Amino acid sequence: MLDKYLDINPEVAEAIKNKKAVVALESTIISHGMPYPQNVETARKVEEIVRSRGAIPATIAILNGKLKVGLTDEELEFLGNAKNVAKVSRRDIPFIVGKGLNGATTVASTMIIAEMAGIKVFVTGGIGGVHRNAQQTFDISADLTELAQTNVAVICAGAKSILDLGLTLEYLETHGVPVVGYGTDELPAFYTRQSGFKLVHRSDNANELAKIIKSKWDLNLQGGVVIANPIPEEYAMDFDYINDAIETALKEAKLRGVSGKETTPFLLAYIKRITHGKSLDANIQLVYNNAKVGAELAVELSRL
Ligand code: PSU
Ligand code: MN
Repeated sequence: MLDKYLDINPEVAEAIKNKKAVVALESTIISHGMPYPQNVETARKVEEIVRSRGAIPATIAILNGKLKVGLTDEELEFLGNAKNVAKVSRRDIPFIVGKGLNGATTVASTMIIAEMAGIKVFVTGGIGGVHRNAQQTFDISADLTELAQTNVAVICAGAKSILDLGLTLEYLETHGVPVVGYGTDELPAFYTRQSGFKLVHRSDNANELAKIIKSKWDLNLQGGVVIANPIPEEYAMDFDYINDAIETALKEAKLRGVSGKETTPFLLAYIKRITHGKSLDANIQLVYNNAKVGAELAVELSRL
């Protein structure tokens, strides 16, 4: 039944079948998170990094209504450039599939498709979360409800402080989603290694991390795991500088009435503009760093 919808590229399918290390990658970061051509360059480099660490990369997207796991170079280029690519979260999947359209997958929908394909490890930049003022707007990313129910480990650099990081942690705790600081006791805030929010759980190496994650699933504790991997020191942004930029961007979004799924892409693009591209440089580097950790974790998991 799934075969009708799911299209796994042969190299990835072979790796999954033989229980080799595979790393899923999302595509919203390509089509809505970064400008062209840096988006496509980054996507290619991330795949290279995953390979160089002994795992097979599988970028996920929806093309002509098919759930694609593992994209060709032309498909990556298309996603990075095309105008008619929807940002697809859980609720949107049936529409893009049923109408035969193109969609870039968010953390939530990438997790769904990775799980369908049998992939356990997924690398991204930052996850969605509880937005500031969610008390009024109810804007809570579907990434969080997905983490509560789908068995995929997500490596990210924490979450951006465009979100309310404290409420995001509370939400994840309520839903039983472990947030593991990778080599840190603090939730990283994407552009910075610090956020001011302490984490309860920490692990310092991929082998131990793999054992923790395997235990969760062996025990039938449904849901994902967030691995919060701080941006390398040399690429981290100044805390006050980036937070000022974020505040400015949030004000601008409010002024322009930006809402719903447009919010995150708007803020990312605006912050990039007012930091003269510095936020994009940091974003690219943190994704590379996550790709390293994700590949190492996938390799360790495949050995257990
Ligand atoms: N954070 C980033 N870059 C991104 C996103 C988040 O730093 O590109 C994307 C991811 O695909 C994430 C989505 O799943 O935004 C969350 O969107 P929303 O808040 O609308 O659920
Ligand atoms: Mn939202």
